Amino acid sequence: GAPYVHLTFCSQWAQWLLGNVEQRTFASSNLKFSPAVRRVAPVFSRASAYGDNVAITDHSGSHTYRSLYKNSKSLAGLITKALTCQSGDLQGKRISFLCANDASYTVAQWAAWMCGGIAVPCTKHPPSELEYVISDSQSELLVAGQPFMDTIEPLAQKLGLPCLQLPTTSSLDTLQSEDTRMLPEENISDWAERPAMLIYTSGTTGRPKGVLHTHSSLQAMVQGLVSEWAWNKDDVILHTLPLHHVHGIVNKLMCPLWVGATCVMLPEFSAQKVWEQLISSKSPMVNVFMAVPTIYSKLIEYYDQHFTQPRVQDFIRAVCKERIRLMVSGSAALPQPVLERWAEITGHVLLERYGMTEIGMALSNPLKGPRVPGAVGVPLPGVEVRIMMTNTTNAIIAEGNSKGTRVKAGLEGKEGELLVRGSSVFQKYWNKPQETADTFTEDGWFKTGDTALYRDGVYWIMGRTSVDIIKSGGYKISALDVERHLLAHPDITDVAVIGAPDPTWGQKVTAVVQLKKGKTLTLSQLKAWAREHMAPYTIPTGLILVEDVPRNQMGKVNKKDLLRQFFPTRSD
Ligand code: MCA
Ligand code: AMP
Repeated sequence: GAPYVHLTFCSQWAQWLLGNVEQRTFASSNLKFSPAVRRVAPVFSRASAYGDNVAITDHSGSHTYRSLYKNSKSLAGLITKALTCQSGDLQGKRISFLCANDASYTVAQWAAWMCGGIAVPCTKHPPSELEYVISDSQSELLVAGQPFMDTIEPLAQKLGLPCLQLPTTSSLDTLQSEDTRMLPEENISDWAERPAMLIYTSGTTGRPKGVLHTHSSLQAMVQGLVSEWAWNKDDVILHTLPLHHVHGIVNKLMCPLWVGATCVMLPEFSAQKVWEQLISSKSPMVNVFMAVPTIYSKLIEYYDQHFTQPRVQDFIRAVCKERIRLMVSGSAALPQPVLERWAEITGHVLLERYGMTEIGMALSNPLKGPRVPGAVGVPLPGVEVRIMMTNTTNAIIAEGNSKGTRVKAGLEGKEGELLVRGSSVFQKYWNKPQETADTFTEDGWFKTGDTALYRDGVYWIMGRTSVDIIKSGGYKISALDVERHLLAHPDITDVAVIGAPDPTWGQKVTAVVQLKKGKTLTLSQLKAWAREHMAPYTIPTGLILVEDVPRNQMGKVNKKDLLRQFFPTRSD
């Protein structure tokens, strides 16, 4: 083949070629991985070592590691009893849970794992969407935190499933298991290969898919970030993200709990509350923050409106600079104006990193050392990446890991599809063998569907290969799924959904709609209708009415043309 030019970290190159201890082998015939030998144990197994340290503070107060562990254990007993499991080991059974952003979430998650089950985190979606996740995952039991019993109970009845209600978060200590059988948690020795969590994510086709992570892949994600971002027990992170995606679940909750740190949980995002927490001198004082770019935009907007006095601005900058050790952005591209303004306001150059539900975090700017604006750094430990040409040649443009990257001669800076391999990669899409097989190459690389390039020693994400994936507020949205929903509207005959560029949200879900003859529809009417049926963040925030949705002879809409037509200045 053509010679490779080795661009970075020459001294460590040989080490890389000799192999990476975290690397998995891959058998494409049955999609089974054989992980390298590594002790794997779920995050709760570390709780006893942290005892009376505060694990979580939320609206109800403080929760120690000891109390989280004890309450999870009680709930695990109740789950085991409800499922009348004689062995006490619910290996592989799915447990769907809907909890607020507080300590009850962790109790439900740990309990599902303690009894050997698979945790399926749900969120406040309309009942039809919740039912989809519960049914698709074939969940056998539902757990409802406060105040979600009214949402979950009717679904449990409809689907004939047992349902457990958690007490209020302030009375989690009242959870008592009457089940005296020894739960098997301590006896489980095969955590590594045990399935742990199903996270639903949108794809280009069909309805959301359940991404199955094992305890091994979750632990790889956590350990990679703990080492690279130097998580330690004195850290206090402010948590404001949804808890049904990797960013909120792994990066912001499991990482701190892994090291014995404290997670300050807000019930939902509020720019005012976040600023209050960031500059508050009440203990525990926040020193780590992570968010999606839209949140940073909203925080900047709030700052510009409310903190106009120079004295206040100086105070904010001084406090952020002194107290906060790490501020991270991810889940979508961070616009450079946001990065620059944030640096002016807080003195922090945001650490941008790249990840995905199926692979956890893959690329990251450094904790120490220069962060290149617009780039996503280099592979995290245990992660291998490739950039492949997307034409038929399938040639490798660049290949690398945390030790270095090599680029094919003459191809530096050339775009291709980003492929990822490593111990944090998911096991499979739940009940979707074909989709699973299609998303991996023969030799076990996961095809991300993102376009990337390697230049100046770092990786750059250039966008999605498919126009049918939209990112708004850090959420991934399938244009086709939105179209499927909108076609059920009684007045809509045809629709094409596109992601219009937007400086705050990344992209804006925009519906190009052809109405039935004589009908009218406003955006607010469409939103009101959609709230009953669709996850809130998938609801269109732009509506363009057309005589005809333009389709070619094959009946396909050219969405790139539509974007150019309706948003010419930004998409050209
Ligand atoms: C929503 N609105 C918009 C748009 N989107 N308006 C204009 N353009 C848009 N694109 C409107 C809504 O219709 C609503 O209007 C109003 O703005 C507020 O919307 P809402 O959703 O309630 O906003 P919010 O509560 O302030 O939430 C914003 C948010 C949230 C905090 C940024 O979207 C969020 O938490 N995003 C994070 C998602 C996340 O965690 N992703 C990680 C997955 P009205 O009031 O009229 O209805 S990715 C991942 O996990 C991977 C592994 C990774 O790399 O991290
Ligand atoms: P999700 O599937 O919801 O986990 O979203 C993962 C997707 O978010 C990736 O495939 C990327 O398209 C996008 N993404 C995550 N982080 C970044 C980033 N730093 N820059 C650009 N895109 C990102």
